[in-house]
Amino acid sequence: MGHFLPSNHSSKANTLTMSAVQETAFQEKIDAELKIEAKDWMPDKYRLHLIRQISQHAHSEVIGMQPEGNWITRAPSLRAKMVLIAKVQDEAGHGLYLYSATETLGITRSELIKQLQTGKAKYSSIFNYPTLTWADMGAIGWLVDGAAIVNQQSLRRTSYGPYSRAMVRICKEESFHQRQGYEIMSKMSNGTIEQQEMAQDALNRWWWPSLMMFGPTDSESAHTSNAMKWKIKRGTNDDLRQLFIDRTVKQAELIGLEIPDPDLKWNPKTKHYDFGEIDWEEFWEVVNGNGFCNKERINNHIKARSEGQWVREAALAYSEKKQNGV
Ligand code: FAQ
Repeated sequence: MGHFLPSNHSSKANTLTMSAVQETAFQEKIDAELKIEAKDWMPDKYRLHLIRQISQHAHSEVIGMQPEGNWITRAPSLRAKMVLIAKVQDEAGHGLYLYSATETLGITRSELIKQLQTGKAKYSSIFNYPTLTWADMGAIGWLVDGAAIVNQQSLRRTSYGPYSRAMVRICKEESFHQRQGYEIMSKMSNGTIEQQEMAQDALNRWWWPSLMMFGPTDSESAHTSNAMKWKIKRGTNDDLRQLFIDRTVKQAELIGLEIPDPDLKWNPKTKHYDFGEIDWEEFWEVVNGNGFCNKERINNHIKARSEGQWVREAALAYSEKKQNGV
């Protein structure tokens, strides 16, 4: 009867055919704009791609609390302090939704944190720049949250269900952040000469790093091709960057600030703004750990996590007690 059992060769072939069938069905589902959910079959490459992108997004939200956290104690009024605290707290919440979405893909939170702290996982380059004046709180809300919204609005339609749903909620909160930043900039640019100069100086320092948030140009972007095929990303780095520029130039004009780019010019043919060359050398230096604040940001994270260890232990002990009915 042994000859009825499949040989090693044909069982390998069967497995290959099976995964090819699954992969075709998976791609058809994506092409039909259906969401992939945590328990659905997915190719390993898709799962790993998502773990990389969503966890880096989560790390960015959490590390992104530091530059603004730096100004909570120095906010110029009680109202400004309350708004800033609420915003920074929102970023922590965004990090939590995104870590939870990543965990649905079969990786633990502690592994993700380890990847961040050992430099294996990246976070957005933008958070490695220092916040020197109160106007930087305006520039971050207006430009950094503004850029994040352009990117995240497109990610609401991402193919992975848990990521897409997190994006819907995050976008609502980010639009409040963008408005609080624009309000600060608008107040300062209508204020004293000194305040106007501070607002312009903040725009000068944050403009180019904000454009870098969208990642390398499409021709240099290693992950865009798979990300677009799997509808993880719904817009390319260059397309989203252009959308952000087109929107923001008009906002700057409205409050009398000047975008620090002599090559910025409306192009009536393309109906977009042409803009100058981004300093890609600076971008890669920052991404690879050599920005102004990279070391400080990670050291702060390591310190805060170690100092908060007792809180996590206490929360776990409390939840175990409750589960045991004590
Ligand atoms: N910084 O092939 P691509 C926020 C890396 S949320 C650092 O183009 P991909 C809210 C990239 O990871 C801001 N690294 O990659 C807030 C890859 O490295 P890897 C975060 C960057 O994934 C506001 C390599 O370069 N938002 O700000 C950057 O297709 C205020 C090759 O690049 C998200 O994460 C960069 N700027 O496209 C919080 C959105 N760009 O992984 C607090 C979701 C690229 O191979 C205060 N993510 N790299 O080692 C995405 O949309 C994409 O991941 C991109 C990059 C567009 C960021």
